[in-house]
Amino acid sequence: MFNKEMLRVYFIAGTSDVPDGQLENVLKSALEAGITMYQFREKGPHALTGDDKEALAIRLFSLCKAYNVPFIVNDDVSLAKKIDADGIHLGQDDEKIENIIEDFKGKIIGLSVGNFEEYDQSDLTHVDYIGVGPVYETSSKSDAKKPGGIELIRKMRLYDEDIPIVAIGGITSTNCEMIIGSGADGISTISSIARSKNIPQVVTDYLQYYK
Ligand code: TZP
Ligand code: MG
Repeated sequence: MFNKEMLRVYFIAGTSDVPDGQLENVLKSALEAGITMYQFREKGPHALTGDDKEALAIRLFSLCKAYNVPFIVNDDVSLAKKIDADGIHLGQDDEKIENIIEDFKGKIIGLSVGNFEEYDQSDLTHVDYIGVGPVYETSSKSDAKKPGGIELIRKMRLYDEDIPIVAIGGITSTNCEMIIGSGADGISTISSIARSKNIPQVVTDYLQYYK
């Protein structure tokens, strides 16, 4: 099910990350342009909850299906199960993977790893990829830790030569090349796509680094 090429241009967004009411339009345009994976991360001031959140997730999931792009749910294990999402992404403070693995056999499992201490304390047996960051300053996550810079990616790649790594935090189509060059298999981004006035161009710029 999972292959690391899916990490190349991994778009993350929820209602709060896009201009008012634009999430479906933004996602459609990003899919059209060639994003390789999408994560529904519904947090922040405008986040929907309950039935509204579920209904939105179902609409976004069907958009992704039309483009054959995996739909990953951030954090919300019961939603991911309920709609039979393609996978789940968990943070260090979320549900432990050992508790969910039974329900996510054959699904994609991602885990956030911010530093080597977190890497060491994580059981990566069932983890398909790790999200490493923040690499640079970000305004998309209110409780983001201090950025680790390009060195975080370079050292993480040396620390584990095999695990698929997707970099996160402050990534743009300008710094992407350096990040890939440091050993990441892909980049994940919120604002560079969610707030872009030219989504096709940004996604095309990202994709060119993998040619
Ligand atoms: N985790 C670490 S940084 C971050 C998350 C969810 C936010 C990334 O957003 P942006 O806009 O791509 O910097
Ligand atoms: Mg989380």
